[in-house]
Amino acid sequence: MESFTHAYDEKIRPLMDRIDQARSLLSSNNDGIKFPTVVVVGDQSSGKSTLLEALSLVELPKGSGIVTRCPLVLRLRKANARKVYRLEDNNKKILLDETKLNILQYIEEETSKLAGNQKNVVHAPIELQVEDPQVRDLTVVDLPGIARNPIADQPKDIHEQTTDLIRKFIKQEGSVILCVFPANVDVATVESFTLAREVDPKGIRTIGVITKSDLAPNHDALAQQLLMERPDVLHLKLGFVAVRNRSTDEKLSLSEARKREKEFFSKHPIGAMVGSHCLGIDALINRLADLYADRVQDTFPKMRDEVHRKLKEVCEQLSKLPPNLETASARLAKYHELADFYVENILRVRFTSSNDGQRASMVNILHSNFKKFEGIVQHQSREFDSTNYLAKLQVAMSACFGEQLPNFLPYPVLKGLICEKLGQLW
Ligand SMILES: Nc1nc2c(ncn2[C@@H]2O[C@H](COP(=O)(O)OP(=O)(O)O)[C@@H](O)[C@H]2O)c(=O)[nH]1
Ligand SMILES: [Mg+2]
Repeated sequence: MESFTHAYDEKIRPLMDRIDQARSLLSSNNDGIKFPTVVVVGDQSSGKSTLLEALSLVELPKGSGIVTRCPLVLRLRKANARKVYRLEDNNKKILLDETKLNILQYIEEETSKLAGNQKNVVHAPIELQVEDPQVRDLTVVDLPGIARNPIADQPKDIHEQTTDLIRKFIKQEGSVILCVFPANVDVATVESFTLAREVDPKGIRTIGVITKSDLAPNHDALAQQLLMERPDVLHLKLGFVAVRNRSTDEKLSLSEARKREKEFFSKHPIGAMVGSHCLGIDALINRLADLYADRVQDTFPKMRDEVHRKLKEVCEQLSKLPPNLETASARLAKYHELADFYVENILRVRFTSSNDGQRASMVNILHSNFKKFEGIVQHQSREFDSTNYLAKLQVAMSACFGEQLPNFLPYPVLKGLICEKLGQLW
């Protein structure tokens, strides 16, 4: 075990650090680069959040009904001292002081901020980094459970909403899928396996996790499931692990719950039937850490190529942009240059006509328009003297008699007639 940890620190740790660096630089913009994660999927109340708190040593909201309503990303990092950070979209890392802040309540409040107070789900995640001497380096995602039937104020398409969100996370090639189901449920009815098979048909990145082992109806059925012996049992290359966590009505700390689980399996008859590698949260953590390290090693070259490709694209875009103007004098010089360009290339072109006679200058166009207007104005003087026009004027004025001063041309008439003539000019 020690040698494994050493080898892990030597080989995987530097890759994880690089991935973290890349993630903090890239994840805020939707650039399509995917990072390896462990994604927890299962029905509502199957024990996903309880399992994750056992993995992360962070108290999480749990209970009956739809409690988890947005993805909760937990970046677990082994460190000398315990620290919990909130990671925000803009790459900000905020230290959460656990002596003053109840993380469980904090997650509940943040969930309400993101998803509102109804029973719907949203895709926007809450991201925390947990540094602790007891955790292994993993990034785990808690997701809302699969909701089959909408209750009370839930949207009618809650089943699609939850399965779409799950698909979005599990389809990422670098993710390890944990299909969680309780020991007192028939595996044949577990929908998360159907979803996992859609994206991982060969079962190379799916692990079955049987929760609530204390509620298993009988040992033999649990053992057969873990050993994948029954003919009707689903076969997974990575197999199954059984765990026993605390229930919400038990007042146990997370470390007490881990100790209790060890005792539970050491006394359990199943221990002799399946071996310790299938039992308990430690067995799961070790299996996950191995697998996760493989995924990191596998996906790292792809990620690096992807980052290089993006970098090349951005550099090309950058080279097309004008140089940065850093000082006031550089900006002023640029301003004059642009003003000269405008005068030379835009104004001058408009003021002079082309040599081939194809394009008239602005002055030329104005001149011919003035000529046209002159003709119209001269024509008007003849029209003003005509009896028709005088009769029209009289009708228009009589419409204002009594309202306007005598012997003055009423303003509405003047305006109406002038507008009519201007209309002819244009
Ligand atoms: N008896 C028992 N109850 C558990 C176990 N794990 C979880 N629970 C309870 O099952 C309920 C649902 O758990 P939760 O983690 O919220 O499920 P989720 O909806 O899948 O996230 C909670 O009341 C838990 O306390 C277990 O191993 N044994
Ligand atoms: Mg949950």
